[in-house]
Amino acid sequence: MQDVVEKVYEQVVARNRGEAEFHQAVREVLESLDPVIAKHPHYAENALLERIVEPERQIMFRVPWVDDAGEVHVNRGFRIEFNSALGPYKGGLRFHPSVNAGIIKFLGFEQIFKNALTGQGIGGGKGGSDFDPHGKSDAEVMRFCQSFMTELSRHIGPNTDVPAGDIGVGGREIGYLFGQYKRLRNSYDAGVLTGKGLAWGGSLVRTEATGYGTVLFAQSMLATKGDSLEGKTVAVSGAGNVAIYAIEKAQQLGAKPITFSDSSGYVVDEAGVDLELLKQVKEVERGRVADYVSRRPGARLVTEGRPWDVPVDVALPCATQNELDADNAATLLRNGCAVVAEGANMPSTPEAIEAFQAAGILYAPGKASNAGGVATSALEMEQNAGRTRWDFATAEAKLTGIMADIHDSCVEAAETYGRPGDYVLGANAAGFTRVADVMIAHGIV
Ligand code: NDP
Ligand code: 2IT
Repeated sequence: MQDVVEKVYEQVVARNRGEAEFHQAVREVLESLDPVIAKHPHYAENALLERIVEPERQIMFRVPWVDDAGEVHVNRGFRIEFNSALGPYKGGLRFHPSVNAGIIKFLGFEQIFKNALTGQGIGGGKGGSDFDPHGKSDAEVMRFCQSFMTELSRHIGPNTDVPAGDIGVGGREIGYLFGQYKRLRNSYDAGVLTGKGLAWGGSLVRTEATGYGTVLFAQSMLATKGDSLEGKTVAVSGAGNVAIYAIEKAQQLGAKPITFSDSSGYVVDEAGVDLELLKQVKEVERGRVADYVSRRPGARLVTEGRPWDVPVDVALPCATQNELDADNAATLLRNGCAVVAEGANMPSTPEAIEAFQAAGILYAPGKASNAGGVATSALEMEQNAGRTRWDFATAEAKLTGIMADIHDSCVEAAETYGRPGDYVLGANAAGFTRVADVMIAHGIV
C-alpha cells in the first residue's frame, strides 16, 4: 500500500485493538484504493480516508431478559452507525454468540460500500447481539427482542437508521422488534425496519433477494465469458435465508446445487438439492441439516471438512465470514471450480481471494454479489414511503436491474483503474468513489 494508505490502516489497527475482522475488511478496501488515490490524490486530502474508517457513532448496550424458567440473562447489544453520507444508516442485525464489536464494525464498514453500489441513497450501519436464538422458545426470543428494541428504539427511525435481518434475525425477530418499536413510539413507522411481514409493510422478493441476487451476479460474470449457469454443478454453504434462495435461483437458471451446510456439518446430495424438503426442515421446523438427510435417500451428512471439498463448477459461500480458506480455495481450483460468488459477508479469507485471483477465475466479493438483499430493503422503504405495494414480478425486475447495474459498475471501475476482471478492485473503487464524492460535498463532518 502507498504510505498515505498504509498510515490509515496502521491507525485503524492501533485504535481498534483485537478487532481482527474489522482490520481484515479495512485492509481489503484500502489495498484496492491504491490506484484510486494515485489517480485522484484529492481523495486523500482533508483526512477523508481517516474519516471513512471511523464510525460516525457506536452504540453498545446491556440487554437483560428472562428465560422461560425465570432465570435472568444479560447479553450485549450493538449498533454501529458507520456512514450517513448517502442516506440513513442501513444494515442488518445479527444475533449469534460470536458477535462482538469487531464483527459488527467489519459488517458496518462493508455495508457502506455495498449500499453505495446499489445506487439507492442508503448509508452504512450494522448491529446485533451475542444472543443465540438456537434452542430458544418463541417467548424467549420475543422477550429478548423487546429488551433489545427498548434501547435500540432511541437511536433509529425511518430517516435516521433502518435495521433489517442478518444471521439469526429473520421474519419472526423483525416482527417482535417492530411490535416493540411501535409500542414505545406510539407511531406506525413502517419504514423503520425492513424484512417485515407481507401483511404489515414488507416487500415481495425481500426474502429471496440476497440469494437470488448472488446467483444473478454469478450469471452476469459468466456472461462476460459467453457462458451461463445452465448445467453447472454448484456447492452452497449455509442453510439459512441466503443459501436457500441462492439454491432456488440456481435451479431456476438450470444449474444443479448439490451441497448446503450448517454448523453441524454439510450435506452432499448428488441428485440435486430437494428444495421443498430443505425449506420444510429449515424454515418451517427450524431443524438441523441431519433432518434433511434422514428423509432424503442418497443424501449424506459430512461432519469433517467443508462443502468446498466437493468437486463443482461454481461455489457460493452463503454462511459466514472466513468460512473458505486457502486450503479450501486450492481444493476448489484443483477440482476445476471456475466461479465463486459470495452470498455471505467476507466468507473468503484474504489468502483464498489471492488464490482465486492468481488463478484468473471469476470471483465476486460479497459487497457486490450479496447487495441484492439490502437493495430490496431500499425498495421496501420506497414502497413504505409511497404507501404502496408492488407485485412479485415488479419487485423482481427491479432487483434484476440493480444487480446488472452493480455488475457493470464493478467491471467498468476495474477497467478504469487498470485491472480488468478484478471485481474486488471494481467493487471497492466504485463504492468508495460514490461515498467519497458526497463526503467531500458535505464538508468536514
Ligand atoms: P441465517 O441465520 O438465515 O443462516 C445462516 C446459516 O449459516 C445457517 O445455516 C447457519 O448454521 C450458518 N452459520 C452461521 N454462522 C456459522 C458459523 N459460525 N459456522 C458455521 N455455520 C454458520 O443467515 P443469513 O442466511 O441471512 O446470512 C448468511 C450470510 O449472508 C451472513 O454472512 C450474512 O451476513 C450474509 N448476508 C445476509 C443478507 C440477508 O439479507 N439476510 C444480506 C447480505 C448478506 P447454524 O444455524 O448451525 O448456525
Ligand atoms: O449484509 C447485508 O447486506 C444484510 N444483512 C441486509 C441489510 C439490509 O438492510 O437489508
